[in-house]
Amino acid sequence: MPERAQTYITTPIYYVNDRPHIGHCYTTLLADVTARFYRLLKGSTDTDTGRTPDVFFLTGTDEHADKVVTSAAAHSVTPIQWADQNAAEFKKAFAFMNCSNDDFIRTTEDRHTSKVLAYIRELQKKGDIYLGDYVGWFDESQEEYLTETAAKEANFVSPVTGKPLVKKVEKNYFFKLSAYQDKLKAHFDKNPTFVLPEARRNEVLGRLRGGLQDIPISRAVTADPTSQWGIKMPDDPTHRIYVWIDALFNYLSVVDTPERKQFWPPAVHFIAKDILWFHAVIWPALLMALGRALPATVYSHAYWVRDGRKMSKSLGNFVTIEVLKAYAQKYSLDALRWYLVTQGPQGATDADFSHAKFVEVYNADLANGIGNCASRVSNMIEKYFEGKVPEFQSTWIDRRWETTSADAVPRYLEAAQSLDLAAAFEAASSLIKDVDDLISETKPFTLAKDMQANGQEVANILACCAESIRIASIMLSPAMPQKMAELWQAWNCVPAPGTPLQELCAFNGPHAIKPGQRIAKGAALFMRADPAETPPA
Ligand code: ME8
Repeated sequence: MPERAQTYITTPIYYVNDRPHIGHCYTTLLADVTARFYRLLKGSTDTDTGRTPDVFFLTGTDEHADKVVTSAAAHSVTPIQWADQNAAEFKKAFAFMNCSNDDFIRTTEDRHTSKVLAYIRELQKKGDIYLGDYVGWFDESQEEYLTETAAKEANFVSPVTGKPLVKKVEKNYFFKLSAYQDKLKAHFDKNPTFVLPEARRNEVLGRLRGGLQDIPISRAVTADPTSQWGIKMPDDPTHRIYVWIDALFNYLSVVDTPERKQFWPPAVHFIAKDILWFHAVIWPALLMALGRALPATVYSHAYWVRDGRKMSKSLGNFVTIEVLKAYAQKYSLDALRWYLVTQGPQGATDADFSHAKFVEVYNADLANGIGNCASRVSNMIEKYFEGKVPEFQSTWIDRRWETTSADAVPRYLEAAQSLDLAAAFEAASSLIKDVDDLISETKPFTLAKDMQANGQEVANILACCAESIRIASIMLSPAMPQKMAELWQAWNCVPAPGTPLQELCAFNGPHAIKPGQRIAKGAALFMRADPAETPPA
């Protein structure tokens, strides 16, 4: 992502017709890990709140959809009661996932609705909105309008949910999307990372070549109570603003204030492939019409699936919050975060949520990886040096680092800044492997049999291991903040708030472990899991 003083990171705002599941938690987690990485990179933590003034991470809920009204009625409550109830569920789910969002927007809040009206008025003034007739198709499950061609291609069922499309003949206000075709194309050409991953960018470019039609941005208000839910068009109470237009504006409305305006434009909008067109085409065109800067990147990940099948209500195969909680309870929340971030559908390929894979990754990366490595090193420091970092030879450990591990930090930075989180954590994990290799190669436990002769060498080896683990732990912390904080406590190396990542990750630098520093053995960070055990539920 381009280097800017401020970094603004968003997730989709989720529909409140139902409760959150793994998909919602996953996208918000990607945003959380990215936000934590940027806070660390910039090192400008505000000590009172633990929040940096340079990173702003937003999530929230999209509340004016028709399905909120239907769902509320089915539960004998009003739409706002239903929205309140489910928005609270989303807040709880993200708190459980330890997501560090700086704000949570609900589209029923005045601070949002008043801004939406102002944006629509502005578009009207600029001549980008007109009243016209819509004849086409509507996907009620996705709240999405489809052209005749797109509907035909999809066999007149929703491409996302498979539900039949509904034919619509309506009077609507339209946004002149067609006027932005060339500008959008030029923007894509000039900004190769505007849509990521590459496969998704090509998909949008392909559709863009097919031409753009103007889109409805309002829906009629009738006697049907469903049609009365939403923000009314300015000066025309017979129309309400189409829920997608209302929703997209959340990214702008929340930071369009004197205190937050420096965050605009967003560094990244994290979304999944289902809502790519809205974010990659409609949203940037609206922003162009408003004369606002465009987000740097729209990152559209693939889907979590289960046993190779799409998760859906009808199949009843969602990985629910309850399942996620059971995993967190058994293996720790950070282990769950690690599995989701490193094995999830971040690229263009769907990922299967699999218990066997979870246990395999947990044992390999965590129990036998960082966990075991930290235990081995602290145990030896305890045994041979009474739990204190021994006097070591800087030149020895520097040479070892330079020859085996020095590329890990730059690889991590490059991957994280390109939003390839799995690759970033792979670079961090490679340091753990380097430590294991150093121990297998030099066998400090054998050398320690004759401390008189080999004491200095054992000291060098263990200091090098401890310092490498410290650096790995900093890099792993955006994914596993709690476990890494536990390690820092035990090792007396809690990073001073406000220290930038590169400084913290300087090997044998100002924040390095020091001779005499107490390194407590502590409990194992991750207990080994038995692959034969049944999945937690
Ligand atoms: O579309 N795998 O809300 P929504 C991974 N309100 N991620 C998934 C997923 C899965 N199986 N299922 C859902 C909306 N998601 C609109 C958005 S934004 C201005 C308005 C995640 O509740 C993923 O982020 O249907 C996807 O884009 C989002 O949930 C859709 O959430």
